[in-house]
Amino acid sequence: MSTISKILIANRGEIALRVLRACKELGIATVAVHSTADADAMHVRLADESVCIGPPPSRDSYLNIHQIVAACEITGADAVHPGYGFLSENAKFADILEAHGITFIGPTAEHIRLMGDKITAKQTAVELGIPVVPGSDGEVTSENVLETARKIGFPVLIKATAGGGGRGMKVAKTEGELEEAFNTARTEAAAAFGNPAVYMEKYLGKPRHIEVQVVGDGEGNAIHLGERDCSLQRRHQKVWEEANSPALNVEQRMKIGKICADAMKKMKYRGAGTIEFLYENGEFYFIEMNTRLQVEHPITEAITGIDLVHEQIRVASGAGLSVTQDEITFSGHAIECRINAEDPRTFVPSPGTITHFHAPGGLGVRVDSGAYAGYKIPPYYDSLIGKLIVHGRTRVECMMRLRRVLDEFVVDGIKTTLPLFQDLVANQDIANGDYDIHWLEDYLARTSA
Ligand code: MV4
Repeated sequence: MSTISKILIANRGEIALRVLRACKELGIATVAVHSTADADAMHVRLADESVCIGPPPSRDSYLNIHQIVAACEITGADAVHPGYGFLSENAKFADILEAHGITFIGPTAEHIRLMGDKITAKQTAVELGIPVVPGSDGEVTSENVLETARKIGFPVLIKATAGGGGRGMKVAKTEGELEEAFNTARTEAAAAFGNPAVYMEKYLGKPRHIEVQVVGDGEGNAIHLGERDCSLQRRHQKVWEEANSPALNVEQRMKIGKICADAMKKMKYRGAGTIEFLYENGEFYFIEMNTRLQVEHPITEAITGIDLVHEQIRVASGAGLSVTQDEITFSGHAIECRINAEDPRTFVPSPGTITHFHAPGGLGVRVDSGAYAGYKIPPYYDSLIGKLIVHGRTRVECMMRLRRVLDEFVVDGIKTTLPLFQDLVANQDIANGDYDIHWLEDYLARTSA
């Protein structure tokens, strides 16, 4: 047990605020860090203390490990919560904090590294009994690429070992397309990640993206909190997420959940994590594991009533999980809409000053946002300005509520993705839960003027 009495939040925006709220509820003091562009941000105002860590570019501020460690030393913070993005999956950061006697609120550096390499992640999944996409046994080289593809069967997908988020990914539908796909994937992987290594999988044509939330205590206890369906995305940016997945029944949920929780017990995983699957024709195929809290975690919180940041802080301090698997129940349905400062059709960023801001309220409504009237969105960071999370007893009730809530939400002065959600909530495929990972891009192409 290492008591945590002051947490430095190494992030910005809505997630910094989200973590801060959990700290306050647990009676833990908070330190905000910020770039010069974020001096007026809500997370800075609401924290007990704040430290300016550098100029606007992320690499000079939110990604600057030495500045963040210095901010811990100055303020006496005994732990760091990294949020998502930035340093949240940086093993070196976790190592450096440990060397300074500061608790990293997350998994061990070893587990971050293991899952950061997509080949070792997949091999680990196999060893832990998690079903994976059929594919190459490790790295694919120019020597074995053809033989491997023939064995797997076309179409195949070539992926970067150091990848994630879809970069350095190439499909080969036939043998004729293989050489070019292999070479392009390697070139892109080298450019994007500094590592040209690639591996190969059977290409799944119309899957859903379903991910399972897990939390482990690092001592062999772990729980799952069901799944989220994140199929509605554009260019690998999630747009709308729901829990539970409209595609699963209770038996399927508990079966894949147990597989994931058992795997986390075996590896003695510590912290919150997400095990990502593609789901097609009733089968789950592991693709990656994220070793951080995710943007869309609130929909899981809505249907389970469990605060995931509380659990992260508990397990980081050695206090253990607050619940056992048997105590977890899934109640109703939740949908999250990501409110981005972007054009709702082209997704071109729209930074600037918010002139009017009114967040909706009422039963089953949660808004996680640091935005306010007069707030100037800086152009340096991602365009997520808030998340709308709606909960209902059934999916139909949740959708009805979402329709009502979207009508109340006012964000003026900039473009936002709110109008897109007005369209989606009225769409018949969405109402039926009938969509896959390509649906949104197809819809946008189909409905473009
Ligand atoms: C796949 C796939 C089809 N087959 N793997 C994209 C990002 C990375 N996390 C995994 N991705 C995919 N892997 C096989 N074997 C299709 C995708 C994919 C995708 C996955 C999840 C959500 C959105 C996606 C959009 C395009 C492609």
